[in-house]
Amino acid sequence: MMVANRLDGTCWAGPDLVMAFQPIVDITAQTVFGYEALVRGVNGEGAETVLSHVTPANFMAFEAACHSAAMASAGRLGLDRTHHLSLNFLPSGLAAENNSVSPALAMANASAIGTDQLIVEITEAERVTQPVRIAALFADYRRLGLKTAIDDFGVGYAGLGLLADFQPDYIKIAMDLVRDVHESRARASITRAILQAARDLSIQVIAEGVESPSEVAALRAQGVTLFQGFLFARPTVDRLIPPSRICFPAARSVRRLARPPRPTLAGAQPLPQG
Ligand SMILES: [Ca+2]
Repeated sequence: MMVANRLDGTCWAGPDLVMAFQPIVDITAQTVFGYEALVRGVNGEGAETVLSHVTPANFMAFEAACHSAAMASAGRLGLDRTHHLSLNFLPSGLAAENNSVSPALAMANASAIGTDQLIVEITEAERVTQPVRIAALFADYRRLGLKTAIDDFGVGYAGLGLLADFQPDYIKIAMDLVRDVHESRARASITRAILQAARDLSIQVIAEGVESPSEVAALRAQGVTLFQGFLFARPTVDRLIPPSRICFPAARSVRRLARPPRPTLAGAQPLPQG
């Protein structure tokens, strides 16, 4: 499938794409907050295989193909009007000179999905070289009704310093910080600092890559309510897993598991719950 990028006329000529969707859940309401669209190859290729075909010359066409496929699939699958659809963008693509108009917005206008349902995720794993331009684009998106998110937060290039340049609607705490946070004094301290900054700046936090009820409990005790990860649901190709098929840990067991993290150094005192 050749998908033309309307911005510069280049085409995506890599493997045919399909989109998988992974729920982001609201644990307090025990419902789905939204779905992140994740690229896969039509013949079962994983994201890494597909991404290995992306080059500086074709990545804007690739992103356009992904976003187009995600919105078409989510619309066809009947994305609920109350659920969000989260799309991944690379900062270098957003900051490109010829990307002054949101392609996501243009595509949303042509689909059944409302612009207020869309979240623009930019990954912190790629260095943000033009923070002022990204900040201006984020402000434009907000005026147009889209939400914004910084992905992989806490393990990329800029960390909390990035928030000095722009404040998204959401921060997605990286999987590396979430993993075994209940057993790591260092991780718990970092996530607590992120939560504090987010609260001060009115940013909502999503914990991604969650795999155990103990991780949920530790982060729930810090104030996180939005979660994404294998514990709740794996990404599924061409399917939006409904709230009724998601296994939420019982509130009682989350409270029981919310213990102070164990010290990592001999003699260190456990942190109080924040
Ligand atoms: Ca993402």
